[in-house]
Amino acid sequence: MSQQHLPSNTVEFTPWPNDIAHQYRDKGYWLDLPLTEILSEHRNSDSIAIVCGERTYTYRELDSASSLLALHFCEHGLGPGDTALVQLPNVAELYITFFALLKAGIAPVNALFNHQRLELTEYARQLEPSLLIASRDHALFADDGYLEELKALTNIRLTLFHRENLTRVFDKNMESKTTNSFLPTNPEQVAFFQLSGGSTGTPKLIPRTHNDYFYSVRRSVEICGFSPSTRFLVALPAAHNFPLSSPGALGVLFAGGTLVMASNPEPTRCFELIDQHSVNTTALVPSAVLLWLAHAATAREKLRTLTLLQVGGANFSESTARRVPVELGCKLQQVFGMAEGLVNYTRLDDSDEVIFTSQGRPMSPNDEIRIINSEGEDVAPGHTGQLITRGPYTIRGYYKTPQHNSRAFDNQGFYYSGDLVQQTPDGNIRVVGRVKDQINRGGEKIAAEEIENLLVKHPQIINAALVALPDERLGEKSCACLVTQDEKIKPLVVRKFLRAQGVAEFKLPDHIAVLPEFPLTAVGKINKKALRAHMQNL
Ligand code: OOB
Repeated sequence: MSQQHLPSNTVEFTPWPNDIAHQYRDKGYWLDLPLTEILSEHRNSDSIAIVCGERTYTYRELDSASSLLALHFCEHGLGPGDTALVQLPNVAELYITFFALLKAGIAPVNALFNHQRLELTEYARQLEPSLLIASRDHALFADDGYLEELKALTNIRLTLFHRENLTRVFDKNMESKTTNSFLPTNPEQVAFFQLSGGSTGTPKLIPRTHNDYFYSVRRSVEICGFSPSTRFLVALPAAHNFPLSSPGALGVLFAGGTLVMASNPEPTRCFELIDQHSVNTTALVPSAVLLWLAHAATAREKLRTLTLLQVGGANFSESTARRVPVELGCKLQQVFGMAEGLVNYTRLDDSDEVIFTSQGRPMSPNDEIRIINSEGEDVAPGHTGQLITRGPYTIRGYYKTPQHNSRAFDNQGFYYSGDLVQQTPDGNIRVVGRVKDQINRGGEKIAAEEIENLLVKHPQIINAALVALPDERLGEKSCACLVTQDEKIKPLVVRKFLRAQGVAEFKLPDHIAVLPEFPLTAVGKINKKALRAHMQNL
């Protein structure tokens, strides 16, 4: 399916075929409502929507702050067809900004706060944003050097900084001149962009439409039982698909609950926040669960109110899963999702066996999944194969990358997840490995090719291969295997070289090994499987 070419005030994406879109509407999945409707039911409520440090925002305040900001965008001539590059830490302003952009019909990409020059420049290059919203607390924006670079590359017409002009727009007179007569984009069009974990040289942007994303949020809320009494700790990077929409912050706001912001999953501070604000639900990656388990040994009483812990983003061992209810005193829910769409949940009333040993099953009755072998045939029940999927909230194409799309999607519209899974007789999925060339470092995804391309730019490096090595805490760590001109190239030099190219810190190799040569496959490609085995046995 080719990308849709639309009038200039819309953003390009690959649409679902018409007959399938009709089905999704008929079944009530797609409501043809903009994502801003997440706020509609509680818009006038004075209950607390967000707790952020010493500040709180009621639903009414969240709505009017985002309207004031949206108005500001409109006054600057920004609207449908425009895109925004946003990079904010875990603060209330991230949601205020998100809803403001949606109200004004501007499609943002929310970069993660640990992204650096390389990632932001790539997003800007692809999106050509007219608006930048960032934070002076990020090293890149401490002065205006990088900002000028970005402006030279794009048509950024308006720049707002958190705790500077951004906050002033809606802090001055919150209640006055608010209006809700905005024109968000058409609900079948792109609302915003998610980020792909990626497995290729350049990061891919994921266009998510109002219709598909709103459905995934509503259905997640239903499955996870979020309600006005949900008090959810946002501890993972807030822009990530898991804490944003599975059911995440958007699910909490749709249900009328309360968000409590933590800057990261570090347990001492998170436990205090749970205690202080009676948090009952949160979402973590497995590496953070290990830190929480260690901390709970001495501070368990602080978790009294916690009733549900969702865990996803990376492989979660059964033995650690079993420790959750015993040592943290709450229910476990496993979540296996992807920013491209499909999210699987264990259900709250599943048996212990299912909850501890599987990553759940698709949330929508219309999620189609197939598990295939390398020939593209369905594997026998219970056998291992690659998960491919399509459905009412799984994209049909990445943004403006026709060549990559022809590999990542088949002509039936199935998305190739790159995950190796097995399906149990009761329909639950176990993630057992992957075929994509990606390292999952504690839930943070590293596309091997991206780092390899940067490494071989070094004059001393002839060839580079990034592989995963097992790690007790993070699940996986990265190891850069190098063939070099000078055998004694120092790890420090390699890291410094990568850092100078502006790559995010979590993508820097944890280990660096110099080898005389790489094992090759029959067709002469680097044999990563053999290389990984070799490195593990050293
Ligand atoms: C989530 O989204 P992404 O886009 O950062 O990463 C997706 C990939 C999956 O394809 C899989 O390789 C891995 O992350 N993954 C898991 C997993 N959940 C995700 N691998 C093993 N076990 C799991 N439970 O990571 C994401 C998006 C929405 C909800 C939850 C996670």
